[in-house]
Amino acid sequence: AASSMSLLRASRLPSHGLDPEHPLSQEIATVCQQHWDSWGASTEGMELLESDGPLEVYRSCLEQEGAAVDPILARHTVTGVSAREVAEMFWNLQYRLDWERTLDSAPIVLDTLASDTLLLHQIYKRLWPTAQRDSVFWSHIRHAEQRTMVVNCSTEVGAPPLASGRQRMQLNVSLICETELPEGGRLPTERSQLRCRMQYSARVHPGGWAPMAVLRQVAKREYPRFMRRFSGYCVDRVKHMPTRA
Ligand code: 16C
Repeated sequence: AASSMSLLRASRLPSHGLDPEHPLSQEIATVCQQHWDSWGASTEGMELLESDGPLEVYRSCLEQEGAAVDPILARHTVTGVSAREVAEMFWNLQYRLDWERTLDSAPIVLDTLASDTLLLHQIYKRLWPTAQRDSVFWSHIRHAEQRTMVVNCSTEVGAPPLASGRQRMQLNVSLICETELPEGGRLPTERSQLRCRMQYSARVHPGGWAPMAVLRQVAKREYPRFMRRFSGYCVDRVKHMPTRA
């Protein structure tokens, strides 16, 4: 398993479906490669926010111009789903409101850049006592061998103006999933034999004033909650369906 892991780590991502002339093409390729290479990243020196069986959520405290942007790294392993299924439920908007609790309204698709890449506008619940936030980001899904990744990353390309009273968060998030294959390397037909390893990473800049202590408290509560809720949702959603790679 270790050798196949290093092989995958060394491999270049297959090229994506976006027109190479598109203004976001290079950025998407670069950011995605960075996330792809972060699989198995060390959590040394990070603060363990939560540890519950296979679930681990880490944070490092980082301030930029007085704002907390604390990088988060979480790992989890769940039984009953494949990497592809989990990533699909994270990327495909059809499922979003079923598991995402931070949104004030349904995400808006500003543009479909390719069959695997959307440009999205999301408006979040207001976190008292701060201004309401929104974010504009491209969202890309990529599959190679037993690993599937989704990257959500803020951009200014194609972004609508900021509504008054709102502030724009900057986010750089990825979810990388890997199907754990049993001996022989074939996808099991029994869901009880199917396991998916997840690595979630998030860097969110609040984009305007927000009390650091409040952000840190909310983050500490909400990231573990998200990991549990989202992975539980995935397992539940597919439990009566046949397995697929
Ligand atoms: O990655 C996740 N979701 C994706 C699809 O929506 C996408 C979105 C990432 C945005 C994450 C930050 C959301 C902050 C919302 C503002 C406060 C709402 C609080 C509502 C509490 C019920 O990639 C899963 C995201 C899991 C998010 C956990 C919440 C972390 C809060 C950290 C504070 C950030 C700064 C907020 C500035 C006021």
